[in-house]
Amino acid sequence: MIRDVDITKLIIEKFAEEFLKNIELDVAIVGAGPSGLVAAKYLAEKGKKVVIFERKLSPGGGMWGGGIGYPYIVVKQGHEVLEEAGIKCIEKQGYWIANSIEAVAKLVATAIDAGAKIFNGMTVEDVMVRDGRVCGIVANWSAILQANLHVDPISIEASFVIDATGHDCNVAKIVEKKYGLGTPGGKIEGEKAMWADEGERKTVENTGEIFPGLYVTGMAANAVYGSPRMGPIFGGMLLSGKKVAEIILEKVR
Ligand code: 48H
Repeated sequence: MIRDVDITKLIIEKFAEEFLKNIELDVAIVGAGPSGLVAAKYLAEKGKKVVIFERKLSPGGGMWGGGIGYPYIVVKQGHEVLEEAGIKCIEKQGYWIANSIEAVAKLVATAIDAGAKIFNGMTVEDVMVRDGRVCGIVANWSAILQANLHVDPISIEASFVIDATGHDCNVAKIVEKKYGLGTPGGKIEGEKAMWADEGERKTVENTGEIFPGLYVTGMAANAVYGSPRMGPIFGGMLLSGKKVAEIILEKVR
């Protein structure tokens, strides 16, 4: 016989067990778009304790819809990251094309299989700062924030925090407002107009630490440094996610 309360108990117990195992992290990644998922995979593969906090229910960020809702993405650089995740790529005229739904599904699967956790439906609304260094994130249920309820959030410690929140660079914005950034201008420059070639190159170049303990990857990196957007070409996102993982791994070796 199925008892309704058994189901309740199993879900609550399992979530509490998993969550409590993950309140002291090596790396907290904010945002489960392509750059956050790739970073999570490479960090978890090396044994780091990594959690992605994603405000929506579904991970994948802006990758699901490909270009104008046609479910295909193009990459010029970084197709090997897709292939390593088992994503089929077709080469054409010096570009690689992949199905965006397959790409998201397999990036999520490989990050999880590598040992990363994804806590979905959670919005990061603040950071923890001690001695001038970001040392954790502060999160709340997205549903609570959407309902505009006055409910206080909870804190999770992390040795490194990655802002992978895409165009909005939400974590960088919080730190900029409260402390200023550690970038040359000390502030968010804002994303510039579409230019695929420059945008792709800059995404990787801009990836790195923007305040002690806080790293930026993906579209957020271009928003912080005032570099162009690039439309539905995703190689920069993949290589940026890989680069931020490598930078952090180098620091904790
Ligand atoms: C928890 C949050 C919060 C928060 C946001 O937008 P994304 O896909 O980000 P990237 O940088 O990995 O990829 C960018 C790419 O998808 C894209 O938009 C491109 C290439 N655009 C080019 C162009 O010209 O337009 O994912 C970011 C994720 C999303 O899932 C958000 O829901 C999530 O971050 N997020 N999660 N707490 N405060 N803010």
